[in-house]
Amino acid sequence: MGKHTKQTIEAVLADITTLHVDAIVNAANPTLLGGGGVDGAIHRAAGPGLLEACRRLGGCRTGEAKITPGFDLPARYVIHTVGPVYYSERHPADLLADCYRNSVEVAVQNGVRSLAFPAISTGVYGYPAREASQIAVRQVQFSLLTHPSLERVVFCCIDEPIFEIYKQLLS
Ligand code: AR6
Repeated sequence: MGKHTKQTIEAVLADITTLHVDAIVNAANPTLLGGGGVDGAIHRAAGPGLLEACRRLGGCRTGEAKITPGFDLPARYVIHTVGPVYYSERHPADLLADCYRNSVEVAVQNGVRSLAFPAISTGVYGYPAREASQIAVRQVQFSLLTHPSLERVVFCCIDEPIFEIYKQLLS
């Protein structure tokens, strides 16, 4: 109604590929050509159109974000971001915050009102879950202040321990 739209941030325990949101974020690698973990799950669920669209993006630097359609997913878009490899980056916290900030920017530029994130970098890339979740929550809370059109952000966890961390941080 007025200009003060209600915004929500929540944690859910789910497979991100099943979520009915405008966009889901993929924790990709710089090639954007697929991989394991959440990246593999998203490519499997979206179908071969996603890989074709990703090929045209020409890769992605750590901390940046690029968008494609969601193809066979319930989500209209996939926003691909590349998290830091925890042990090989000098400033992993800054790069992880960049992932969340840039994903929100790209989402809002494309009219996204509901957005779901996986716990970027906390799998193969080795980022400690608690530290990563704190950065994620803090950056999203901050980004929402300047992006009132984004109504709902979901932190989607497939593992119970990370889900508990997010719930605690958001309570
Ligand atoms: N839904 C939600 N979360 C998931 C799902 C899912 N379906 N599957 C895994 N997770 P990871 P990274 C969680 O390793 O650390 C890929 O090969 C998982 O439990 O997927 O950023 C890419 O191509 C963990 O908490 O991503 C890159 O090479 C989180 O998602 C590399 O892995 C992230 O784990 C990126 O590594």
